[in-house]
Amino acid sequence: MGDAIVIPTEVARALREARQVVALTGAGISAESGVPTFRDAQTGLWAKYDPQELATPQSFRRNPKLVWDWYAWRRELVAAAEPNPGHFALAEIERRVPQFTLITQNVDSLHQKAGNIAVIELHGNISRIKCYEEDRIVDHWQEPDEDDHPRCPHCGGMLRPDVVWFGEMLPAAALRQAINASRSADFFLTIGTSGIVQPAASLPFEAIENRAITVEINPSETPLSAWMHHALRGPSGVILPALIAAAWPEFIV
Ligand code: BV8
Repeated sequence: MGDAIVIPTEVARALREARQVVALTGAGISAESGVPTFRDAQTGLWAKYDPQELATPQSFRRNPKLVWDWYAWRRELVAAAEPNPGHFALAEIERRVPQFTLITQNVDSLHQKAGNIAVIELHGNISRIKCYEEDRIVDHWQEPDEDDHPRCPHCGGMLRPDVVWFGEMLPAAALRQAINASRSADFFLTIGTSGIVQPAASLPFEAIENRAITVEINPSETPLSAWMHHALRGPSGVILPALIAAAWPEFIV
């Protein structure tokens, strides 16, 4: 049996009394669903590639098939993944607090699958496909023969995943909503993110500016840790259900 998780009383009370709760999630919250985190060593065929290298417009232009196949592999992984207790706990928190906003860097739809409604996808969604030329969503396309690239049915341009690559701007409305929510939060959770990628990694500081109680949930230290009021060290799939039980002891899972 692992060590018992201890949730500090002041954290449980702060969540129970919070009016505007914001959670920023990263790849770590999906790790217990079997989706490799962004900086975990990639497995199998993709072990020799650095995700940061592949998730760029330059890589796509240089080798569209390699990038398309990497996303096709990840889409299959994500399609087979189920939300874990950490995702379900965030859906429960949304139902229990007056106002809840979930800001995710993840592209795997697992928060929506777990039942969260107010989800802001900062980096897009791997299951949505768009035309590289026209930048518009494409619902159906012909699977190409082996060495061709899937083409837009409207203009014949190359298709790509509707995710934000390094060097690309985030969707303006999503980023604005995320900043506004973080600025008005009184309780801010950062969960399963290495706190490296900008501008997502700056959102906790908007909450700190607004004197929110800030809590990091991550098995490891990150560049955000020193700025957080509290750090709950452990996997989010264990910590988040324990946090709910501590905040609402009358609520039996
Ligand atoms: C932009 C979609 C304007 C694609 C992704 C300012 C300063 C420095 C650099 C920049 C800056 N502004 C812009 C940049 C450049 C760049 C950037 O931030 N670079 C970094 C590397 C320094 N940012 C951009 O390009 C952004 N665009 O700002 O445009 C601009 C452009 C150029 C120059 C200036 C301005 C676009 C960023 C979006 C990139 N797209 N994803 C795809 O998925 O393929 S980001 C990618 O990283 C994923 O979305 C991922 O979610 C995200 C962040 O990683 P994490 O989620 O944190 O995951 P990671 O693996 O790193 O960490 C996992 C964590 O989980 C770990 O801490 C681990 O301990 C923990 N964990 C593990 N298990 C568990 C767990 N936690 C809890 N429970 C567990 N069980």
